[in-house]
Amino acid sequence: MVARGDLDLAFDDARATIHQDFAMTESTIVVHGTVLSGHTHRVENFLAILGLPYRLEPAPMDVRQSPEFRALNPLGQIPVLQDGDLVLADSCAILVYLAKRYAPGSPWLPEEPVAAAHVQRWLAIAAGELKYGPAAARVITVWKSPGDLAAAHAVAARLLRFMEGHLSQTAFLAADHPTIADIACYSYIAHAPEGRISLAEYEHVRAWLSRVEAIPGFKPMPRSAIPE
Ligand SMILES: N[C@@H](CCC(=O)N[C@@H](CS)C(=O)NCC(=O)O)C(=O)O
Repeated sequence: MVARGDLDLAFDDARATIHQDFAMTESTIVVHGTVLSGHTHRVENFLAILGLPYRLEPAPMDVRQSPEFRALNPLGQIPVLQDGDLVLADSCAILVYLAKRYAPGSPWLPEEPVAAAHVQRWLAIAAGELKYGPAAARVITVWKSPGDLAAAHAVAARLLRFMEGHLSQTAFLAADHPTIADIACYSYIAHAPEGRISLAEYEHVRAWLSRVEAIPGFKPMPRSAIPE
């Protein structure tokens, strides 16, 4: 672990800058999404951690199919962020935008090339193994979406084994402090049991979840009931 004192100051500086910066804008940040979407939760959680006010505009499936929503994101996916004139889709792209726009130079998204690459690696995993493993298993289980549950469980098992080994060596995914990589990966790992994926054997992953939950401003995502 690094000295938390310096890091705390760096995170505090970021929050202070955000408040000065945001107070000078007229804009209201709007997030189009749903409270049970892990992709939306990544964005809501980071906004809450940064202390940025925003409004959640509910975008369930019927809304996502509307021409108005397709004008925001032709892929029909949530989340979509609106910040002034900016319309931005994709949860990881939004995390990058928020870090660079409201917390520039902060530890959330390091500038140093290797550190930045470590963050990007986990953002790619968030859009890959995490989506096709734990997130897919949850959608198939909770919402009875079509899909191959066994295949999703296999992807999840490989990912969790990798994360368990990795997190036995480091406190957070991409550094020894939290970055947007942790925000991107938290939601669907924390809610993996809703896809019938037990975290019982992954003690380092569970300890990491607790560390993310201890970040000031952390916003939980509501649990979904697992059908019988
Ligand atoms: N790469 C996108 C994926 C987002 C995504 O898959 N969102 C889901 C809800 S959690 C969705 O809108 N699915 C509807 C669809 O794909 O048609 C992101 O990270 O934002």
